[in-house]
Amino acid sequence: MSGFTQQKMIEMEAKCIERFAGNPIITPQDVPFPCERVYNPAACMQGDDYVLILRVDQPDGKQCLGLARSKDGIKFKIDREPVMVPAENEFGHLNDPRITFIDGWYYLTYCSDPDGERLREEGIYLCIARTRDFKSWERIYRSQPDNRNAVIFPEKINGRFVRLDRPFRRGYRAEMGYDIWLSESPDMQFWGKHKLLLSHYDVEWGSHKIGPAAPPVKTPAGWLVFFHGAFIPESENTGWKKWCCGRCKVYSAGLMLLDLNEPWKIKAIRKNPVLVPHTDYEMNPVYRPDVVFPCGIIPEADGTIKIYYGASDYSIALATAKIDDLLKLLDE
Ligand code: BMA
Repeated sequence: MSGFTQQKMIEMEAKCIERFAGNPIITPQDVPFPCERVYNPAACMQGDDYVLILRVDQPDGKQCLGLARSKDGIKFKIDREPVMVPAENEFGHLNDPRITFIDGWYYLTYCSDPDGERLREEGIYLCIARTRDFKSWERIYRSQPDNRNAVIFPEKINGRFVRLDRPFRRGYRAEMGYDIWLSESPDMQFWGKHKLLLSHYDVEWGSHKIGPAAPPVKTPAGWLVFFHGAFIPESENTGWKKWCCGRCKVYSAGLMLLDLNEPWKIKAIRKNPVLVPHTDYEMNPVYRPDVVFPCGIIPEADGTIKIYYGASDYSIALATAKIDDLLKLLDE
């Protein structure tokens, strides 16, 4: 990918997406239980409350999920205890949650994976749990490895639940090449009719891998879908670095529009990324610079959306945009 640089990507960003001036809105210091990093949050409404489900990486290397509530979507108060801890078969890891409310249930997708050598042997699992009240959870689905990054559409389409996900089609340590797929389910447990939706070959700035970001947002024009893409800058794209899963990748976000009734059809896609890391909290070198990773979107009554994203795998940031402006981007 010659000539394509992070600087050029930053210039391509969508000007209609505005970062909140008080970012980051949640940092590890705000979490009232052991927390080294807090990022990549799921987002939904429960009555009048904005709810974020937080990915919390703990100092002992384990992960759990925290729950944060807010009345304005900006100032959050975090529960004193984690809202979910790993089950016995989840290797001490729960991460990258997304949440969708349908028919009285909040469905949470997340993934779990073991550390080190066991990762190679066992792989990464995609899981779905559901709750009505954020107190008790029912685990209802666990994929075969490797899969992660699932988002569930906020309503059934043609009578079925629909999800986007990102299986690892060529083995976890493969050089590159993970894509976004769509599948359907009658009950959230049996998933089938898998279809390739978007290939990484078609996303220049996500040429290493792509994945769905937050659950789709319904608009009259179609389903608005944010997705993430990882790109290895040319300077890093040689020798062993090409294989590394470490700090050289740049994670940005892109946008596409899917057909309302046949969501496996892409109606429009923005060629350039819409959100590219460049602020200090997105370039934070403490853990992982060059990362924006949206996992939750709240559509508001006034036609705007709030986008919650992990910044540098360390803190949580907020951006806003008007849906109409985003749809216009797709027309350009
Ligand atoms: C992805 C996931 C995310 C993480 C991102 C950037 O592969 O592991 O949880 O935010 O990398 O490190």
